[in-house]
Amino acid sequence: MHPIVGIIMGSDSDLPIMQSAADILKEFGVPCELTVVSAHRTPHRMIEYAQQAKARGLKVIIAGAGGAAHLPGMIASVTTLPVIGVPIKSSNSIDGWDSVLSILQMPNGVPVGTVALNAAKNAGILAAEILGTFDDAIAEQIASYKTRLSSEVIEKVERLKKEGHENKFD
Ligand code: RP5
Repeated sequence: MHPIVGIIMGSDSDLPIMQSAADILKEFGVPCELTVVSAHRTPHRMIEYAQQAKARGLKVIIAGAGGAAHLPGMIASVTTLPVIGVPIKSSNSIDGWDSVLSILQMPNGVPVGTVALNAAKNAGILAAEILGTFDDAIAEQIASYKTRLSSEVIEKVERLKKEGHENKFD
């Protein structure tokens, strides 16, 4: 199936984090592509990727980078597609804050929807939620995912009760 979400990252060293975005999208049945696009090392490739993304059929772009993380913002500056940024605590990062702030603090007019540090899974879920606004099959996948999340919590509540922890709420 033709990819409708583009997952890009500044380096292959980001892959252990960014893989979670691809995994959750696969679970939801959302076709995606994944590659390395570096803002600083391959600036022309970055511009080309952003320029071609919409015409290639992508609907949402997830971009992850660490350190001086310019990739998500620069992609957003070129494309009209929604861009979700994933700050990554990389080897060149100062506690991840550099990446968080680089991706989060975009100037007015050029938004990047930024998820938490290393939260590529949430980026995948958010991308699916955007697609779910016009694709009922994807929306149903997300609904059942959220039902599963809720059941897991209720199971934990029951376990704590069984273990004798007092709870006057239920
Ligand atoms: C960033 O620099 C990349 O997104 C990565 O998080 C970080 C380190 O890259 P490598 O030196 O491991 O290639 O641009």
